[in-house]
Amino acid sequence: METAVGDRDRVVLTYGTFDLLHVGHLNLLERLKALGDRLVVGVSTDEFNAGKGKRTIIPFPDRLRLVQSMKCVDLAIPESSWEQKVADIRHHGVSVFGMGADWAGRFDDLKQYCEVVYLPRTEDISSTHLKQALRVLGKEHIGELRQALGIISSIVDQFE
Ligand code: C2G
Repeated sequence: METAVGDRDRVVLTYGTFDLLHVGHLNLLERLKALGDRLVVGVSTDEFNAGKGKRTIIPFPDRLRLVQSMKCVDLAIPESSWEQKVADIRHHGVSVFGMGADWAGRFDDLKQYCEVVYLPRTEDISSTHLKQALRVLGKEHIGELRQALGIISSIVDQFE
C-alpha cells in the first residue's frame, strides 16, 4: 500500500527474494517498518536471482505483487542488480537500510549514505526448508517418504 510521502517521512529500505513468502520475511519487514514511516522493499528479479545462484519457485511478478500487498510495505520495487542500492537510497530519500543478520557486515559501505541495521533472523523457517519439504512430497519421492515412515513406525513400536 503506497502512502503519500511527507518530506519528513523516515524511509526504510531492504531487499530480498521473498520466495514462498513466510513468517520469517513478515517478521523482518514488520520490524523494519517499525524503524520508520515508510518501507520500500526491493524484490529480486528471477534473472538477478540466477546471478545469486538461487532458483525460485514463485515467479518474480507474483513475488513482487505479494510483497506489495503486505500491510507493512509501502512500495515494492524490482531488484535487478547489486549496484542499484545507492541510487535507490538517493531516489527514495532513505534514512535506514536494513537486512536480516545473515547479511551482517555485507552492506556496511552504505553507512556513508544512511543508517545500516542488521536484524536477527527468524529461526527454523526459510524458503530453502520449505522447498525441501515440498520436494519430499513430490511423487518421485514417495518411496523415500514410505521408508521414512517405516523407520518412524518401528521406533514408535519399541515404545509400545
Ligand atoms: N529472513 C529472516 N528470517 C528468515 C528468513 C529470511 O529474517 N527465517 C530475512 C533475510 O535475512 C533477508 C530477508 O528476510 O534480509 C529476505 O530473505 P531472502 O528472501 O532469502 O533474501 P536474499 O536471497 O537473502 O536476498 O541484495 C540483497 C539480496 O537480494 C537478499
